[in-house]
Amino acid sequence: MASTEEEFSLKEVLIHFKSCLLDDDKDVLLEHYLNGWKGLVRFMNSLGSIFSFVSKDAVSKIQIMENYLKGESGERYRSLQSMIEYELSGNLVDLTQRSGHPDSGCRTLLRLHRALRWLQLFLEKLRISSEDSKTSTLCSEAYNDSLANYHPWIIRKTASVAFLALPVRNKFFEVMNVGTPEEVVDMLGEALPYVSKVYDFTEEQYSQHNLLNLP
Ligand code: 1PW
Repeated sequence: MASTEEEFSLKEVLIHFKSCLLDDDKDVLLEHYLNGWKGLVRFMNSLGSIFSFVSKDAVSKIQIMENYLKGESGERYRSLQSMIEYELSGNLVDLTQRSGHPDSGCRTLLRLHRALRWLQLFLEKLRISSEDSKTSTLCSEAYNDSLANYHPWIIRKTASVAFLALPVRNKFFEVMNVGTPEEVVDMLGEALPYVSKVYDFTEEQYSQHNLLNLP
């Protein structure tokens, strides 16, 4: 697996989301989920410093999760299901307002999960876009249909300004470092179903445990 800057490719990032699916898609391995996110952060950073406000928050949330994974209860944070079970049974989640456990794994991962929906919608729009489509429009449509619903006005405003700085479609495809535009479209068609599976499974677990609105 490539890890140097030059070899960085969005394909490898998306492959992490494939490898985090466990047991016939019945659980999600958090280590790979976070590796996928680390790749997304590198991708966002390669789009320019204007995206650093976006990636900074993701970085701090990845860090919180990695600390749990490395901590003394690390084994309980191996997968999504084991984390939910561990935190809920130990009363380690603030359910109505942030107080004793302001940075629980469940609420932290929920923020990444919501952001993953944005990414999924955006990349799917790019996949089916025509050559003259505007990436900034695709990105803000995806954002407005997902993450924006959880953000206050000031963040929505900052995000919409940042989107305007996105490179045009072909340049954007180059930054992905996958190959020709046709190869990018093929890669997205192959990889996005895994991102969807991870997203859908996580959504289902959070819904079953009534955790979709954690403060
Ligand atoms: C072009 C590639 C697109 C990838 C998009 C994924 C990154 C999404 C990160 C958005 C962060 C915006 C600024 C931070 C906002 C936080 O307040 C918010 N975090 C998220 C991830 O929505 C909520 O976290 P909080 O304040 O409840 O701890």
